Amino acid sequence: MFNKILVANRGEIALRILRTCKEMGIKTVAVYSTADKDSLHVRFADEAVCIGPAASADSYLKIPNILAAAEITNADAIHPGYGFLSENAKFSKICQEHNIKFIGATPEQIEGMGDKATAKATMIKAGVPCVPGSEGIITDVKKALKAAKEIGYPVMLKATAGGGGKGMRVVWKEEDFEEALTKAQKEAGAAFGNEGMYMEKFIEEPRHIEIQIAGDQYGTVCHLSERDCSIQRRHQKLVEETPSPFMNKTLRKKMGAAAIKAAKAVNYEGVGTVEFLVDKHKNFYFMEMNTRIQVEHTITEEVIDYDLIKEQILIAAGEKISGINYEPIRHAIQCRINAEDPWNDWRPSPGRITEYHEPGGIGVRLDTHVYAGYTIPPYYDSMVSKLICVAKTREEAIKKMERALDEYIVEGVKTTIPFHQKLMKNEDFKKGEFTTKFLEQWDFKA
Ligand code: MV4
Repeated sequence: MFNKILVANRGEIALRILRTCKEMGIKTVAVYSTADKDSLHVRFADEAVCIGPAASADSYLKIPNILAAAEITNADAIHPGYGFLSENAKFSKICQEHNIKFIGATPEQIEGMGDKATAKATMIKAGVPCVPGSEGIITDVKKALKAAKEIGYPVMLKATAGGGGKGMRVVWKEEDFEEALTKAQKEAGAAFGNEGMYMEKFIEEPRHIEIQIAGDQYGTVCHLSERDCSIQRRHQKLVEETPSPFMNKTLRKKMGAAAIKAAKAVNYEGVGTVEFLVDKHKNFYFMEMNTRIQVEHTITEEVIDYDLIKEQILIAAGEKISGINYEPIRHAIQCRINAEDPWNDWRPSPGRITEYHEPGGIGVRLDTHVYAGYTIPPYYDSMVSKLICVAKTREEAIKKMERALDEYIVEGVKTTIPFHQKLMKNEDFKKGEFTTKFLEQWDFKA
């Protein structure tokens, strides 16, 4: 087992990782930017090293600084959390070369999944269902036009270097195809330094359902709970829940098996997530694979009594996993509480939290790094906490969430709490009837 883990992250996830390390008897090192010197992850770590000024590029993304912090503190592993360096192949490789265990995917896996056309080709070869489309990168406009006609409009152009909603464009009719392709290639070139585009049939109003998987160093892979993340705004998830209200036993079995196939195709080791688009007929298609712990891992933990960070650490240290697939017996919902004003176009609202009271009680979990008097810096993402409610049924979980949101007091900054309060009362949400289009279609200010 590791002696000391350096946590290369900030905010709630840094604290979340430190907590598990402490319970496992592993020593911890926090890193922080000057803007985060008063953050709880700094206070609760055994050691803390300042790695630079506020800007992420000069601190949390600065590989030499993080590596230096690991070397001077003698850390034998690095946990990257989510975002920042968590899916950086170069960082994973440099850790390897320095004999520091990167608690995440190998450089090869990160690169293989990071290039979306390559990832898709790998999945097709492995027999994972994918959206019908071009075979790899579009190189010939005439051939692409012919393929688009065969697939049928609308089609979607996707940048191979994109992902997470970046570098996508829908083409509704043949006349628009060439111009859209040229523009999309230029945009992708400017944004990612890679013009490569591929094409897919455009799936209208899909659900976003992802499957948590875990794989060990000996080839055992299992699927844990699925998560419905369809409630999003501009590719930022706002609410996640498990099980998905759209799921049934047969579909879970099929999607679980597909997710395991996907992981095995890349010899996946660690915890990861396979994202699928699901259409109204319950057809599902591979979208992306995330080789990191995700923000919404919490709801899976709550329904299966499982510490996913502990599992990551155990797998990285060479332990075997049980390989048992998941069957739901509980329901968990997570609301992301951001320092944003939902009534004012979701404008960020950093600043000092003047008054603070956390909800509690049975089935309520709050993951956060903030406290009364804490100042939310303007340099990073605006998530301040994750409120998770778990109960036997979906109805009870929603009721519990309403109750917990009512108890939650955050003064001094605007938050998304009132938005979530309204959502929990929405009839379509309560019925479980929503797609990724839900937020665009719902006039929540009315
Ligand atoms: C799609 C799609 C429709 N058809 N692909 C968005 C994130 C990126 N991973 C892929 N995305 C989409 N790919 C085809 N062929 C619609 C989306 C999409 C979406 C997907 C999941 C959650 C929210 C979304 C919002 C807009 C578009």
